[in-house]
Amino acid sequence: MSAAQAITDDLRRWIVTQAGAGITAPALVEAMRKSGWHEDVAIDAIEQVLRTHLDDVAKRQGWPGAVPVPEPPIGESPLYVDAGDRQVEVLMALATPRVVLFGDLLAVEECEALMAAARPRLKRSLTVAQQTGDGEINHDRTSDGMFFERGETPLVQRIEERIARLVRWPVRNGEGLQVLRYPPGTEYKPHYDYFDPAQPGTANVLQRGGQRVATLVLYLNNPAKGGGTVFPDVHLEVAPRQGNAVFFSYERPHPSTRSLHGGAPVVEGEKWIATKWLREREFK
Ligand code: PD2
Ligand code: ZN
Repeated sequence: MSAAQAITDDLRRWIVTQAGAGITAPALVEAMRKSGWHEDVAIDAIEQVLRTHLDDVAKRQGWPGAVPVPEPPIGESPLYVDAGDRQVEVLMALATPRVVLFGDLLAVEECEALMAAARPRLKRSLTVAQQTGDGEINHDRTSDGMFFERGETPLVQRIEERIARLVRWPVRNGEGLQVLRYPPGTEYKPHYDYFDPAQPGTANVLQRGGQRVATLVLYLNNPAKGGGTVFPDVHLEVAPRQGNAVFFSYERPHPSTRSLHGGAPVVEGEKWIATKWLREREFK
């Protein structure tokens, strides 16, 4: 019998009540195991009931619903994730906001090649205008940038396939890789990467693949001072180290994800990054 068939209303109420009273997940699994449940099925059932319950609570409070998001396979705390053509280090993970720091995702030569290919095409970065959904100059974002088409070069394609394996999300759901260069004194003030559902321009932007659900910021060089990626809600700052990358996801377009983040001012040297934004569906 599948977990979905076995979840009765009584069981649902029991799980929610127990969890609300502070009973831990392992204790719930143990109680269900004793009453004849297979452990794996019990875990699935508890997860499903609590996820649905939390989503109901969130909706009652006026939050947008949660959607599935990319997630790297790091449940058993591996030292490395097999990303197909590269073993990528897992350096740090945080639950809320969901943040995972990867080491050695890109080789030095790949970083250099991306910067060289991007350099002649750099222009002052735009952000999405909230009223219309078009690109506009924004004084909170003072970098220069460019977009590659998805799969534009063999190098870009290889990196996109590596990222897809790493976070278990289809290549086709990714926006084109964006390369940004921040000269000294420039920054990207704290913001959310999802599109604000309350803004009139958002409906337009969502037509190309739905919401953004995760971001990967890849560090292409080593700025001497400053330029970290900051998460102000949790006072986290990630150092921009060449070849490393910070992944974060947001299961609903809402501040409760605590996914507010920014690029701190570069103090000395330049900072170069590549950003990969991931959508709910195919990005066309
Ligand atoms: O440059 C960064 O560290 C940074 C910070 C916040 C990049 C982005 N957001 C982004 O590209 O969305
Ligand atoms: Zn951002």
